[in-house]
Amino acid sequence: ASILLFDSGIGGLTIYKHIAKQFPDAAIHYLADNARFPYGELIEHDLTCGCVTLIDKFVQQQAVGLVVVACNSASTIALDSLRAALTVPVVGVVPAIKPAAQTTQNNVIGLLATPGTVQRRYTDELITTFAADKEVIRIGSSRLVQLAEDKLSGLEVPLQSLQQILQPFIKADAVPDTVILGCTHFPLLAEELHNVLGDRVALIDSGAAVARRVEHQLEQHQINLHNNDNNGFFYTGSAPNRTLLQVVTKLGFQQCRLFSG
Ligand code: DGN
Repeated sequence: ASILLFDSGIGGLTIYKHIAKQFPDAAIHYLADNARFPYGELIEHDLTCGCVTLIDKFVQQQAVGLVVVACNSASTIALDSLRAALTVPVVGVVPAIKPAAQTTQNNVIGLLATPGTVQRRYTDELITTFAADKEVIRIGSSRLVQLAEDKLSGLEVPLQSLQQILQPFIKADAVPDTVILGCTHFPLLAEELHNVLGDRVALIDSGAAVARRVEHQLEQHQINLHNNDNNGFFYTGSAPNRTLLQVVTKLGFQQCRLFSG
């Protein structure tokens, strides 16, 4: 069997890196649902139905043994529906509120995610459960998602745009000392974020925790992974440009193909 990771766009590649490091020989496919980019802007019902239809088709065609929803915007709303519809285990990626609450020294946390993720009930519940005694400043930005996409396609990331997006953190009475990267695209901008927010801010993502969860699920369900001799980067909608194709090849994908369902 293989592992499937999916996101709208290339953000889930940051999760792929963690999983590929832990399982260097494993068959791992990636599906970039570019046709419905950005997930962070979709109506919840459309997002959920679209994911279920797309992933169900992919799983049936490609002998997938485990699915990773490598997207916070989708995981915070569609996990239950995906689990109900699919016969294979599903691992989600959600904002790392708990580790951030354990990290912060000044009790001010920044949550950087998509407009969808910052306003989900799921996110509210995570904050109530793990960070009720902290101040959490939320920024939901699709522009930041686009900047991460642009970076992997070889474009400059304008620092000014970043400064503008991050104003609520910079201008806050108490500036967050810990920022949750609650969108899988954002670790791609870690360097730029440090440039704007300072070297000392702790950037927390969910990658390592997700890789551990995948390992646990594979064991529990006794899933045997195929070898990585034909790992595929699949996409819906627009194809990756040359620069992105190089990135994808370097990450170990041997084929890049349109997935038409
Ligand atoms: N990478 C997705 C997430 O983690 O929420 C956002 C994708 C998007 O909005 N295009």
